[in-house]
Amino acid sequence: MVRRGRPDPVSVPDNDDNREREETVSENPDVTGQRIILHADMDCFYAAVEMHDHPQYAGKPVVVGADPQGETGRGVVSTCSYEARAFGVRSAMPISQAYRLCPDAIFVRPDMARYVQASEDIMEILRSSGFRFQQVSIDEAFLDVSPTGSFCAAQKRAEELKHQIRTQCGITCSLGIAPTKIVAKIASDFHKPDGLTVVGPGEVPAFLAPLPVRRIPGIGGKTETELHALGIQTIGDLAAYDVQALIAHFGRSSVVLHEAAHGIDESEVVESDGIKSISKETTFGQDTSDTGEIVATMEALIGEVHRSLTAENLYFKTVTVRVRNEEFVTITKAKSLPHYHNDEATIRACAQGLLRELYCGRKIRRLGLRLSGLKKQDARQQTLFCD
Ligand code: TTP
Ligand code: MG
Repeated sequence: MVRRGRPDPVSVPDNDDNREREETVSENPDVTGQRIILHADMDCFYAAVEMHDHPQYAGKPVVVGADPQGETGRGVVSTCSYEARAFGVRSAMPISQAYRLCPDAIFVRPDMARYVQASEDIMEILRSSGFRFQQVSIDEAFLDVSPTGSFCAAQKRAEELKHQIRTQCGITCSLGIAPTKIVAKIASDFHKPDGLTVVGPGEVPAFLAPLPVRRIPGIGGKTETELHALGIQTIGDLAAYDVQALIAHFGRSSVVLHEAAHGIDESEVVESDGIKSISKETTFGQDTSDTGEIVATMEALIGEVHRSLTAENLYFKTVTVRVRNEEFVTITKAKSLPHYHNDEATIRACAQGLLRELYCGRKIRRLGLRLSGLKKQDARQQTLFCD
């Protein structure tokens, strides 16, 4: 089977990466009818770009994020090199904790313009491969490599793409090849860094079964804890769990979770020729009126939409917050700004203001954030444009 070969929302995934696009899905060109999907994810992306640009950092613990200011800095780790991960440093960890774990690391402030440029160069290699292409974040994309005709041929093509990215962009990536998008994504994360994992159609159950449930994209710490409480440790445990019992515990959205555990995912790789909006939503594991949890969840959504916005090199004008309460009543409120923006602080100010206006003390089931009124800006252009 395998040759060589994580966002943390608080809840069950229900296809939260909802960037609305003008989509065209063509007929699957694979004559055998067998879908072969490739997922590519760059290794420690921001840190890898820093190590490429500063060869003196190579092989050292590099932490990209806020200024640690000794041990007193506020803010979090964006990412870190695998050398820093050996000390326990992780994305989203407080920078002060990262400093305590690895005071000798090289701490670097993020240079988003540079990462967007590197992302564009990498995505161009993948886009021009000739396969149907879908970028899903600043450092990951799917290709529908069904036209290669076999998993063996797809693996060969994947090796070539890895080589091209390494030689042209100077960074490594990990690739997964599988019959569905979800399994390809889990496979790309299987052997990191610099991995290539191929999971053939008959190998999906054996590949997934021993993996911890956390490996399913979208399962965060809270859902993981609740699954553990039900005795579900591995993806195999989840696949074998009675789906009705799962629904009773987590609600209907857990059907997606159960299907993921079986490797079922019929979604296609969709080309896009224009993003109309970027939206992210989270369903809470349990309906909640805990303002701390609600604000923290909104903060996670802000970070996610901002990363997508940056990855696509877009500016926005409208922010919309969507709240679905425990009675399944959904209310939305939007704010349109006079000028285009692309910074996280503006998203935060709008989103928090809208959330304050919408929140009436009722328990919340689902929270969403959407950016629209989008406009493209050249990554190399530095000035902010107005209407
Ligand atoms: P990831 O692909 O999740 O992480 P990574 O590429 O750094 O590491 P891995 O080898 O495990 O794939 O995210 C891509 C980039 O997004 C990452 O380099 C920095 C940014 N990011 C944040 O800013 N904050 C976060 O919490 C996460 C998870 C990522
Ligand atoms: Mg990555």
